[in-house]
Amino acid sequence: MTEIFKIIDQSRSIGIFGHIRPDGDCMGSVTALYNYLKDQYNEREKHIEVYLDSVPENFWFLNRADEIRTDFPNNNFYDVMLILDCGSLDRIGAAQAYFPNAKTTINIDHHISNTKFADISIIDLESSSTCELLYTLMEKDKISFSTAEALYLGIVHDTGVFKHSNTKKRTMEIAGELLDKGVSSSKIIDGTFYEKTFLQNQILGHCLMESSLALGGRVILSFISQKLIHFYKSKPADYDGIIDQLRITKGIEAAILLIEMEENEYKVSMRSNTFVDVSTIATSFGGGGHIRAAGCTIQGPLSEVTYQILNAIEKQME
Ligand SMILES: [Mn+2]
Repeated sequence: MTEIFKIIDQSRSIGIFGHIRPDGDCMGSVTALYNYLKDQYNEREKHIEVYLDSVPENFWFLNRADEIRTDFPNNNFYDVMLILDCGSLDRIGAAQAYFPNAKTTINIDHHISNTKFADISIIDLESSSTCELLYTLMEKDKISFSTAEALYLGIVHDTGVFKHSNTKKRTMEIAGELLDKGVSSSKIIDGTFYEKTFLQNQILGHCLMESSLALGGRVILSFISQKLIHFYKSKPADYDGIIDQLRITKGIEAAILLIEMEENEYKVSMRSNTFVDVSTIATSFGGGGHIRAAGCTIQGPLSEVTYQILNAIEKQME
């Protein structure tokens, strides 16, 4: 048994947390860990709770996804607080209030921007996903079909279906072992990654129509305004995949998607293809992520935010 599972074994109350606006790896890792522990311990032995700020609809099929709590009651106390797929504490949103009261805090993550905020940090930058890292920590014979499905989901999403440069030989081997547990790759890949709602396609189409090139055609930018968000009554999950579609434009080194969260506040998603380190740029604006995929929030008018980001990318291109 690895150290963290020994700590869990000796504890009574366990809280599992992921980042705000959960993606596939966040959702997969918290659900996988929750299933893994629930398969081993009954409620009398351990009180285990799992929280996310929301549960995207395309992940509802995962076993026990319906047990994920989206409310954050006051005064919760945990012997062990497990924080997954988060590079910094502010990423857990409302659950930050529980952090000072937890006896032991454990962070399992793979972001290069990780700030090592927990008592125990298990961070592996070589892992494609938190799910891949989590798999290496688990005892293989205790991984049920439900846990395997959740782990596979996270690996699929963070590797962009095994095609991003973070996909290593080990990633494929682990994915293969999860298939041996009965996971259906087409169900997970088509059902959660490629399938788009009509609304997602409409907004994607809009972003492609409105996109523009910068820095001699090496950067592509697009923008989602509050006006558009209100028009479509859309949520953050409706913008999934847009940045990835921008990134595969021929001749592009970096892609930027700006989402107007409120007046003079933009959520910036960035991707790069070969050499621009978007993690460093995101971190310099208080965000984080990976070398090829990162994000941050910047205050200011659109023209100023765009200028700052393009300026930071241009410096790396010189
Ligand atoms: Mn991740």
